[in-house]
Amino acid sequence: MQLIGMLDSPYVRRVAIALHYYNLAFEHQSLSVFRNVDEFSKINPLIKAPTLVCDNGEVLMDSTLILAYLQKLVGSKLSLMPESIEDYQKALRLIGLGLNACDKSVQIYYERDMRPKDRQHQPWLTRVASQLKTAYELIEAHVQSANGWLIEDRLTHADIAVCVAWQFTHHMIPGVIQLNHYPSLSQLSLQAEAARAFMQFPLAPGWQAQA
Ligand SMILES: N[C@@H](CCC(=O)N[C@@H](CS)C(=O)NCC(=O)O)C(=O)O
Repeated sequence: MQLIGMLDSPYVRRVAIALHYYNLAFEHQSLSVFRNVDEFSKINPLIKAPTLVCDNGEVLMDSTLILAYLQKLVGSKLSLMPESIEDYQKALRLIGLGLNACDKSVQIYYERDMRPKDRQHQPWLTRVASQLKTAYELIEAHVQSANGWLIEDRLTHADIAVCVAWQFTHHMIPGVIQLNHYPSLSQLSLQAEAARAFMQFPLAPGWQAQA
């Protein structure tokens, strides 16, 4: 299997971390969707990260769909989702919040860094920043009532989604979200970043998690 895309994408990072937990061998090709367009488009003409090239050559995209495939591949013994339907539902809710925080951070980054300054639309930026803040407030409330990890006493896809989102936001759009307003989430993030799978796939070479 080959995972295509850079680890500064939270979507790529969550797949790499899950691959590690699932003990699946894979080759990581750290191609940029902007700087390696030709090479990337030969693998996936949609130039979308993450892209997974499966062992039979099939090309998958979208982190959630890739993770669904990987879960099917490894079976339920190695599940990163909770067993009970109540906790499973809770995990989906938290993953949704984490992925929305990723999407909103990406939108702010693209608006600020890809668009000429005189074409940037402040009302849009304000709206997206407010949605981002709301996502983290809702996550913080969950973390405050959690014990160890977000659900049960073990790491699940909910922790991965939320924690990759948190560091991505601070790395890509520093200053938009105040770290010290979310103390429980900051703590959870540090705990996750100390885990072997997270350390194996840092957001960028030499990068340090923020707390
Ligand atoms: N919903 C997708 C989002 C993936 C995504 O937006 N990736 C960005 C990189 S962080 C990308 O491919 N951007 C290039 C583009 O959309 O053209 C997922 O979960 O994989």
